[in-house]
Amino acid sequence: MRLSRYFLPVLKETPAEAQIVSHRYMLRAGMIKQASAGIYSWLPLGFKVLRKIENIVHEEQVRAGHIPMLMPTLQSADLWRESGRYDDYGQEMLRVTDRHGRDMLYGPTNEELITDIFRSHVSSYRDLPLTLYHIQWKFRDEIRPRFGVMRGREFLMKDGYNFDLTKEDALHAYNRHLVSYLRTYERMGLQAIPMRADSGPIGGDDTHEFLVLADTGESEVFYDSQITELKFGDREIDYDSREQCQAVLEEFTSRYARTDETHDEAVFNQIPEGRRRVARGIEVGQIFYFGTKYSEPMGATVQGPDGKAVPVHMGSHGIGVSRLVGAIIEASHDDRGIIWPEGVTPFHVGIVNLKSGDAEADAACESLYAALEAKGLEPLYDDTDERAGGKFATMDLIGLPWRITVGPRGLKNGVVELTSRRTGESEEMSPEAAVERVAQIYAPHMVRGI
Ligand code: 5CA
Repeated sequence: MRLSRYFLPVLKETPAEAQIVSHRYMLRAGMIKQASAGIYSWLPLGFKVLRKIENIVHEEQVRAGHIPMLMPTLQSADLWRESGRYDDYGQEMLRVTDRHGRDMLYGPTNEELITDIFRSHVSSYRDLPLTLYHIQWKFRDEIRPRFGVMRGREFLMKDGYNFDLTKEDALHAYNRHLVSYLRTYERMGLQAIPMRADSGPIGGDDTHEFLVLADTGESEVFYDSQITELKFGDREIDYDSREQCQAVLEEFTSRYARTDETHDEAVFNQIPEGRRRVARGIEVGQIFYFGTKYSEPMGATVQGPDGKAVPVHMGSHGIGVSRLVGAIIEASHDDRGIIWPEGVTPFHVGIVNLKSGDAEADAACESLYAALEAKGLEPLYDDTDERAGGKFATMDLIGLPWRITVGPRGLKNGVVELTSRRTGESEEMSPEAAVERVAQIYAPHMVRGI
């Protein structure tokens, strides 16, 4: 993309309404614009990051054997009356009436809708196990939407639902989700710690939230510092293997880690004092096992091997896709702007032309641009005639992890400069070497999506 043809409305001033750094930088970098309280338009740069995150989520869900689909945002109230949640959900649910006087709602989550799909099409245990998921906008009329996309009213969520014959099978699905989430967050450059939590209006007893530690997080968390040493890394896992998935769950939940809702001071105090941590965290996902809470009242049964109809065991599993954009910025920034992890960066590399209009510099930038694109990379080329200082400030603000600087002086020696946004370190090399290096850096981060 050439910056002169892009839409990147960066702000020079710090917006007064933004209280936390991710919100400030998202506004300043022209990623979002508030449409009304807790509701945002995603401008091109923000939209690109959102799509990158979605693609990673898709890849990891499909890898775990889960099946993508798409359900609508507007749902019929009748389904929610069947489960009993239409009255229970309260004011967070946005209720609307259509022209025929039918009660509808903008979905805050999809347990009822997916259970209805399941009961309409599945009747035998032979069709299990089954996990369906989608990435779709949700609406919760939060009393206090704040911090930009962190606590929105309209927000993008990946929500997945497993259907199993037995509790044991459903717990395997739960574990599979835990493993796939660990992989997902690490690919985004995040450490998200599974913590025992409360299930709220979704229901059930088994639930873990995934928290990214950050001072600006809304949740208070209590944990044993040893838990932060665990990394999933690039280990291979067979998602069909109960033993392997269970072992990962045990490893990652073997240390004390709880949100304030489930915190137990007495158990916490048994941890050696030097390892006890009280901190804040951003909840970027949650997994639930709730058994037959929806399948029973809604009649989602299958015929078991003995011919008897039994309600299926279910769980649901969510990732806060739009919230993740803010969470990643909270975890990775400095006082000049965002520092995107390679996995989610909107463009792979910025090209800064120090002397736009200079025939040699222009030609070198054009050929770099073409060579990067030929490698399947997405460069953002600042071909405007702004001064060098302004170009650097914009690149730093929008946070591309790598920048190639091209100027007449370097070109005389046949070199350009490759700079890391994270360390600030620069290295001179030929344009060809710079392209090779950038391609190598991104090789493990190329996302296919679905
Ligand atoms: N049905 C279940 C799982 S599919 C569910 O709704 N879970 S949830 O309530 O925990 O939401 C899943 C994730 O969505 C949360 O972990 C959080 O990351 C994100 N989320 C929830 N509310 C908001 C909000 N108001 N703004 C942005 N993200 C949110």
